[in-house]
Amino acid sequence: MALVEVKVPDIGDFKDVGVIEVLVKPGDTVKAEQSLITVESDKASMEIPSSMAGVVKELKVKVGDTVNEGSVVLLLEAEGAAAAVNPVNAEPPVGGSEVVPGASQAAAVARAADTAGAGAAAAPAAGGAVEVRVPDIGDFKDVAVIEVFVKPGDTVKVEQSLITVESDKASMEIPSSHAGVVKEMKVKVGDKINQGDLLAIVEGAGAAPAAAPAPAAPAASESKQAPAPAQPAQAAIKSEANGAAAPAPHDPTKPPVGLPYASPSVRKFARELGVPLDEVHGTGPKGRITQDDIQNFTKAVMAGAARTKAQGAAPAAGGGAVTGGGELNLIPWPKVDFAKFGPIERKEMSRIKKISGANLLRNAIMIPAVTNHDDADITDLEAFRVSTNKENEKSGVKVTMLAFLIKACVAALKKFPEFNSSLDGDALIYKQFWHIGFAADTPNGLVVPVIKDADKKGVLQISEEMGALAKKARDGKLGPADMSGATFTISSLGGIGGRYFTPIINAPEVAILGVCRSNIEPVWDGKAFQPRLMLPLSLTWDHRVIDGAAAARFNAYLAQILGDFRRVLL
Ligand code: CAO
Repeated sequence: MALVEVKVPDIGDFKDVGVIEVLVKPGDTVKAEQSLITVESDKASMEIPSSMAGVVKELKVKVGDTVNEGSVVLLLEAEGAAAAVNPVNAEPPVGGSEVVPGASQAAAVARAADTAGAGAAAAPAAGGAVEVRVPDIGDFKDVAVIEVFVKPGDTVKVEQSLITVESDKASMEIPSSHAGVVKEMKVKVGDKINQGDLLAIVEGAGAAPAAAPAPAAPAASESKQAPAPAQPAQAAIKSEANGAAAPAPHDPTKPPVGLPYASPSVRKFARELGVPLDEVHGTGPKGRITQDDIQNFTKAVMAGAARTKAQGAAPAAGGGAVTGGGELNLIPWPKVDFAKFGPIERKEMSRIKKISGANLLRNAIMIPAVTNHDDADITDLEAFRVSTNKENEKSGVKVTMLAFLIKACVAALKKFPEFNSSLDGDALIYKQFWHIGFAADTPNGLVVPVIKDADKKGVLQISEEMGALAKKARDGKLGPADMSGATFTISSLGGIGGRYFTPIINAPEVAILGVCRSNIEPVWDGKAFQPRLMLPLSLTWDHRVIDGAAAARFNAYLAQILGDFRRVLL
């Protein structure tokens, strides 16, 4: 057994590319052509394969390193290799990828240039339409179509990507050789295609410009399977979904909409396990899905802690898995090319929005929630609040209606303890503490700070704490401890307006109170209509834990307390 250095091969114009994944570790046995690392530039990523089989002795790169052609990736105890240390002159394995730097890459490009145009040529079709065919895609044979970007009626430009195909090592987008209107698509997701196959009929077409000089392109793992593109009409080789070669209709630095951001080998791995990639949360750089993410997803599904969309989204409340039934069978999310209708701007959502969005979606789907609306007469309470604030003007602490609501809710939660509970499988956990969360609107999105032990605090102390927590929230300084442990949540839009709304329960809580702006309304006192200040209440509750009658009683009791706050003392 000889120790050899496996180096980064000729990777074209790629310079100082970052290592974003290391796919092997010392002790691993690798085959020739097995991917060792994934590197990524700002435009494309590619896997660097091993030039020979053997056992990994030592890794010479780690995630975050930058590499160039010739950089040593690892030391390999090669099977049957003659060379002592440096494999640069070693023969590539028979039929293996051309991973050794030098002439092989140039040869690959030259071959592409020789054959360019042959497969890409668009034959005239009836009525001024042309047939757009699969260009020379090198050794790619029977590659699967994994995405179709356009549909009949779409206007396409020359070089605009029409479809993405994928082999086990690379994926590439196939661009249109002609501009015009797509009359007919001849392929669909799942079809297998080869050079020369008919992709689409395009009408009113302008042809691609004449052959341009071959751009230097990534070889690496693709060098064997797919020579680099030699002219615009030829396949835009992308070592990954977000590859570089040809202008695409979408931002090439981002994974195409609907195509998860993962390397071909990770996608293959996911396919083998039947893991739906678009449901996997990527933890790699820029949200890339790694092999570990696939494994963790699989483990979670096997343990019953997660379910795929196809299985139905609804584990039982306390985390117990639902067996059978309940599949959502949703149709796919609509994909609209908004740019077709007017100018657009794409902006990444804030971190808070992404996290809260995922939580809200789960809670909205998994909880059989019902909302009861009611009104509380807060005429006297508001008068008391205003006078309290006048008396306390100098203290700097302003009492808002929300502080009274927190206190009133604690009293109602004590009277109706199931509203302060959580589901645990088939049991209910009744909490003997009353920590009240309140939704706070911040420039970055919604957060829910928590007033701990609200039962032990007075309205003034709650107001003071709420002010401090709301400021912390707006400054983006809330820590996890500030936002955890709530047993019930209040979402108040009273300072903004509105009448009623249906708040989403903050799981694992089982109820949430929504409050809107109070209004003076005519209320019948048995003899005449009186102008009273009425506060709209919206209580959303989990029907697995609470029933409608209890919810109506909770609201009525809450309204009673708010109508006469002395009841809090009872
Ligand atoms: N009816 C009438 N007026 C009300 C009221 C109500 N129910 N609630 C508050 N107000 C008044 C206050 O008295 C105050 O008036 P003044 O300035 O004249 O004194 C004004 O509205 C502003 O109050 P506030 O909103 O600053 O204070 P708050 O204690 O009511 O709320 C906080 C604090 C942090 C909860 C709030 O600022 C906030 O972020 N609310 C939004 C919550 C939210 O987004 N919920 C939706 C979640 S679902 O997406």
